[in-house]
Amino acid sequence: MIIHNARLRGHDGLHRITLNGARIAAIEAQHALHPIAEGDLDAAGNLVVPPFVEPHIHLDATLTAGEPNWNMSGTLFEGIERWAERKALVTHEDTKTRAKKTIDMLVDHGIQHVRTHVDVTDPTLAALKAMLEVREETRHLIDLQIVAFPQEGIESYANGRALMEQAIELGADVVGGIPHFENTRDQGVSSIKFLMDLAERTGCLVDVHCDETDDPQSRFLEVLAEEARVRGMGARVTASHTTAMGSYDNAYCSKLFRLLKMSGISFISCPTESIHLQGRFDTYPKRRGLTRVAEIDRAGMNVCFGQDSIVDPWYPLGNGNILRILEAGLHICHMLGYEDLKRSLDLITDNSARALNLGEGYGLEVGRPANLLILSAPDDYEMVRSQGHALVSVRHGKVLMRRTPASIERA
Ligand code: 17E
Ligand code: FE2
Repeated sequence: MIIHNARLRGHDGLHRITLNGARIAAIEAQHALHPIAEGDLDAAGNLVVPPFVEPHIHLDATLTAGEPNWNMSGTLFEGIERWAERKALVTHEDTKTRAKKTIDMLVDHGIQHVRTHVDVTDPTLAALKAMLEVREETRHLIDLQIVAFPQEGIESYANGRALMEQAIELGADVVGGIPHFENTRDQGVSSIKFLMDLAERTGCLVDVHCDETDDPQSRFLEVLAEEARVRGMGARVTASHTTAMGSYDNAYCSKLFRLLKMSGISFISCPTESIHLQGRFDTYPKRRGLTRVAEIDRAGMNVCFGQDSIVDPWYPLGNGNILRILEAGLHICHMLGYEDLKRSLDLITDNSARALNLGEGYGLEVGRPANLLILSAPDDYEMVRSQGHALVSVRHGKVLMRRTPASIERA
C-alpha cells in the first residue's frame, strides 16, 4: 500500500509513504500531486502522523457513571467512594464488555496505543484478570499497557503490597501508586519506595497517580523523582496528574524543577478531568487544578495529555476523542501561543509515546510498524483550529478505520 500526497510534521512539501506488509518500507519526497491507484490512499496534502496515543485511562471503570450512584460533589474522593460501590458489582464479563466498547471509541478517533490503569485493590483481582484477556483479544486494534493501580492505597488497603505483587506476576506491565491517598504522609513515602523496588526487581515501567489534589502540602512528586534519579530509572517512570503543582509556591517549584530535570521522568496531565475534579474546595478565586504543563514543557521535560475517564464515577462525559482533550488542555494551560499551537500534536503523539516507552515501535520511519493516521488538516495549528479528525487509521499495513467528514448543504 502507498499513501500519496502526505504532509509530514517538520518537513516541507509532499511525501509518498510505501508500506510493505506490517512495516514502513519507504518515505520519499514527491514533486507534484500524484494520481491514486486502486488500493492506495490519498492524503490530499493533509498531515500523516503516527497513531494518537491514549497514555492515561481507566478502562476498568469506564461507562459506569451513576451505577449505582452519581458523584454529586464532583470531587476525586467522592469518585473513589462511588467506584468502591460499583467495584463490589464488577464481574469478568462486565469489565470486558465495557472495556472493549471503550476501546472501539478510542480506535474510531485514531488511537492505537493505550495505557490503562486497572484497580487492584480487590482481593479477587477480577478486573485485572479480565483486562489481561482484553489486552490479548484487542491486539488487532491497539497496543495496550496495563498498570497495576492501587486505587485505595498500597499501605492503607488490606494486603495492598501482596495484591500489587500478584498483579505484576499475573502480567501487568506497569507499576502504579496513589501516595496522596494513603492514610499518612509516611505511608505515602513508603508506598513509593515499595513500588519502585517492585518495578526495579521486575523490570516493569512505573506510572504513579501523584499528588492528584489541590493540597500544596502534597509533595510526593519529589519523592518519586528522587527515587527515579538515584536508581537511574527516570526514562521508565511517569508521574500522572501532579495537580498539586498548580498550587505549589514558586520558590518551592523552582527548587523542585531542578530535581525533576535531573530525574528524567515524564508527566501526564488529564486537563478535562482535572478542571472538573479539582478546585472543588475553593470558592473564588477558584484554582484550575492542573499541573504546570507549559512550564514543564518549556523546561525541556516530557509532558503529554490523557483522557483519564469516559463516563465513570469521576467524569460523566467523554467520547474517545483525544483531540478534544488537546483543545481543552491548550486553553486551560495557556498554550494557545503560536509556538505552542504549531507543535501541539506532540502532546498526543510523540510525547505520549516517549512516556509509554514505545521506542522503535512508534513513529513514521522506515522499518517501523506500518501504523499511521491521515488527518483532516495540513498542520497542527489548523488541526486544532478546525476541530479536525483522524480520517483514516492504518494498522499493521491495513485500513482499520475510515471516517467520512460531515457534509453541509446551503441554499
Ligand atoms: N482514580 C483516581 O484516583 N483518579 C482519577 N482521576 C481516576 C480514577 C479517573
Ligand atoms: Fe487516573
